[in-house]
Amino acid sequence: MTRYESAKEIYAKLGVDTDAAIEKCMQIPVSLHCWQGDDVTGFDHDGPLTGGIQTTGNYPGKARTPEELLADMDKAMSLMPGKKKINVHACYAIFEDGEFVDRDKLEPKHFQKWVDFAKERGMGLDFNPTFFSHPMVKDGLTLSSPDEEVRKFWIEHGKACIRISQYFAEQTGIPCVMNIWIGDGFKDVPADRMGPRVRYKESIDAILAEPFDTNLVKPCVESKVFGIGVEAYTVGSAEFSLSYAAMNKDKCLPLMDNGHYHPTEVVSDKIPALLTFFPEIALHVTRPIRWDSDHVVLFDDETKEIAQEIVRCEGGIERTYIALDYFDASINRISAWVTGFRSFQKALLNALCTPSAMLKELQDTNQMSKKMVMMEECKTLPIGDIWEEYCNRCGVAAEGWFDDVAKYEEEVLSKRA
Ligand code: RNT
Ligand code: ZN
Repeated sequence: MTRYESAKEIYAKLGVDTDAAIEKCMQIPVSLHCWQGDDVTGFDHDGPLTGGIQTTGNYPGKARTPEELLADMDKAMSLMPGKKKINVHACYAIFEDGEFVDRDKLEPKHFQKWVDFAKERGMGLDFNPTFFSHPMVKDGLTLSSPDEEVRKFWIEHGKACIRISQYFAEQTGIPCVMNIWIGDGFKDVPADRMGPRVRYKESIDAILAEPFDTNLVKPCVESKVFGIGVEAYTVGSAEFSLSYAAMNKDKCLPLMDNGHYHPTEVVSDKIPALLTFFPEIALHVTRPIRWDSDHVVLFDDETKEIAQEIVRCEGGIERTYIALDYFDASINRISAWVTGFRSFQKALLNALCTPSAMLKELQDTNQMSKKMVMMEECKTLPIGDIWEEYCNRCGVAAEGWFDDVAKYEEEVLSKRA
């Protein structure tokens, strides 16, 4: 009997069909962020990363050009089981020789290489306007700035991104999630908290007034509790972003990043709350350590719990757009990419192999002692054996893949001066 056959029997006794779980897991798209490959730098500017986010570390070999980034992404994806989408930020526009256009003038053609890359691999594309790392961020503000010129520039950027998202969806035949996140905020206690929020609201209204097909483009607003340098106040707070999405449900989704809440709050608990009201929601899966540190996603408790909620909520799999969002510059970036993606795949597979119907029944019939016992038992089920089979069926290595990364580092990354 193989490891898989034996594990399959153990799960079957609990009413779990592991073959069905494996099949299902292969169908759930997870969006892979391009920005892990080069520390959120992009190709359209030389300046520093701003907006209250920061990468730390100086591990050698980061991608410096579109060619290098795409090659690294390909290498990383070859080691990840499961269905992928590719998440592109606007600052990753790829210009032809000598050409440059500013963010307010971006066109679909500036992302043609991304479209070709995704299409050749049968993948969908997601998109993000880049409201940071740019000279038009004035006094730390973009869409909420009191300066009309500044707001106008960024509104034009947002509209351009809607058009690009529509193009992505048309080209790939897969809906494009377009996430709006701004780092706007203040380091210290503001004298006016509402003004910036009213301006931000009006700016998003103006962006979403750009025509688009709501079946193809899924605009989101991502909330945040604080950023580096904007510790006292962020314009796009949780209440602001959730309210915006709720009031504009016909064309906007809420996006929760699990690094963007107070440390004892958990996004896993917020998923069912939002799915009670919103037809669709979006997630950034990350790993905060003490703050929004964007560490590589691991197969840890909250990651597992997020996957559990996606899987056990009514229609949760179809109604939740999952994306990853982390950036670690202190370790091999491809290894970081792969570890995070595989961790979330593991969490999804683990959730799909949980006897949720049985556990729910125990809860609904108030058999809480047995529910606790069974939930604890589930923690030591042989998920590793199912994972190995899942990787095999996906055609990627279940173990030993780091050797591949090490070889790539030696042959490719280490040659980048
Ligand atoms: C920042 C947000 C945002 C970014 C990306 C690069 O705190 O999480 O999603 O990480 O847009
Ligand atoms: Zn995020």
